Amino acid sequence: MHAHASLNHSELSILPRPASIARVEGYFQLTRDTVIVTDQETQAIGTLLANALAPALGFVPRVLTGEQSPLPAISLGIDPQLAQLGQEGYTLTVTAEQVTLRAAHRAGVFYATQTLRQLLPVEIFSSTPVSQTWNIPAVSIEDAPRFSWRGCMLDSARHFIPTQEVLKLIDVLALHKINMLHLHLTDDQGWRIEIKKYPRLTEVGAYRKETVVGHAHKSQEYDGTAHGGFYSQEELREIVAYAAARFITVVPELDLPGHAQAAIAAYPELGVLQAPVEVSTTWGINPYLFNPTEEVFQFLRDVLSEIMDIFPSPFIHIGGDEAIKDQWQASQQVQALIKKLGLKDEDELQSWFLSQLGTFLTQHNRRMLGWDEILEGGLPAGATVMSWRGIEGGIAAAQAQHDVVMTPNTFVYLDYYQSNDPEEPLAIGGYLPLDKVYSFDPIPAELTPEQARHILGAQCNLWCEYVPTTKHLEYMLFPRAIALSEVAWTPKERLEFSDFRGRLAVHEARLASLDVNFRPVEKLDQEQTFPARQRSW
Ligand code: TNX
Repeated sequence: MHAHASLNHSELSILPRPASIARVEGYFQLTRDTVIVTDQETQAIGTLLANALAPALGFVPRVLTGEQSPLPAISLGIDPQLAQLGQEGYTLTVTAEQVTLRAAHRAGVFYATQTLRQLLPVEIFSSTPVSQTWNIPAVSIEDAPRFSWRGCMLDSARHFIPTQEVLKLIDVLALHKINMLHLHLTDDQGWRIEIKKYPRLTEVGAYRKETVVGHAHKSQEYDGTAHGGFYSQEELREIVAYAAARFITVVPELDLPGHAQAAIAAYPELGVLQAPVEVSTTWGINPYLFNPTEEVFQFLRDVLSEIMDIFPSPFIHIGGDEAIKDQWQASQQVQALIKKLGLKDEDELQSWFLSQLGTFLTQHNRRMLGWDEILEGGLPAGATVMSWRGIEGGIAAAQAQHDVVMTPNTFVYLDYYQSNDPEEPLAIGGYLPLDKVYSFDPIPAELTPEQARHILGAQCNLWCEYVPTTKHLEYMLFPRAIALSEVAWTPKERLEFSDFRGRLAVHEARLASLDVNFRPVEKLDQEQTFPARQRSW
């Protein structure tokens, strides 16, 4: 086999970039005669592949399970010999005679199919028939991810994201080997998850009467239009199953003890003030906190029970962010509790509050995950930290031997502006161009190799205060979420922005065929012509 000296972008534009790939001479020709052969374990993956290829082929390739095929085949199967490639690694070998996808585990075989789709000409993503004969370049690929957590957070709380759009995005994320979908389901502006025991959470909490127009930092104007929506438990089960079939774990977030205004609007007795309040109509940090009482803990345990019933995720996110403590400070009853527990202050009370729920989650074999504020007042035992205010929280947590997911606003907050173009749609602020996302290294230099093992991976977060439509959502996600996927998957020494950019330019045809709204990579060339943004809104 002769490896080509230089790789042709239009032929080999795989995102995220595989750990190793060698082009050899020749092609496998995919025709009407080609069958997909699988073993029992990979049958469902073979069917997904057949269905993904079908629209552009104009026919659905046959899937044969547990049989030798006399015909040219795309062969999927488990090979325990490949255990050294981990839970998600795979090999993909294309020769003129056969296409062979192998991994020690099903996830790896799935990722091999996502790579295979990107080895085919980009037109294979077409939703209408293009040709019945396709060339797949002969290659030898061995690939495995750098990190086990490759995440994306969507904020359904600020603007509701309909189920169909979530399903669409799951397909697009899986194409890029993202394996964690974090859903931010509760906040001041909306409660989006049906809880059978507490129906008012969605009857009342899922709707706000109107929404601030423009940037909340300077606007006093409201749109006078109700906004809302929520996921029924049935819809969430559909999302979870759809994601699981594509090897994505859906991590639910219930934000505590702050960001609680919608819940308190539904049940004022949950709040410190015990007084009515409306679902928030503007953005920012609101003061409404859950009251630290046994009744409220019972409520939260009930809610978490229903959440655990829907989401098999080993991680349950309990928020912990931006809980300004004014209401706890002003409450005699809360102050008496701090005294009684022998705690120093409200930060320690928050740590105690979250620990109660951490214990409950542990009893149910789940792991508590929280934003880096959970470090304040003492990190609850066993908690995993999402570092969002830069990487400092992640460093401190890893040094304390806690697991960490890196999601620093400085590198992966996709609600920030992606260029200085004055025509960019209104965003929360900040400046996060594509190359900045791409330059992120989830392992801080400060950590020893031992501590670095606590960095599970990286995740991009898309907060949706200023993202009212699904088209806009996709525009903010793509291509920056793809840069994140490469940062989290590809070995560090294989990360090169110029190479990424070249592959992305080819990849855009695939995104367009999938009807994904993205910011074109060629626009990067205009960036020097724009003045730097003077203010963030
Ligand atoms: C901070 S990041 C928040 C969110 C906002 C976001 C906007 C985090 C844990 N909390 O509530 O939407 O900033 O960038």
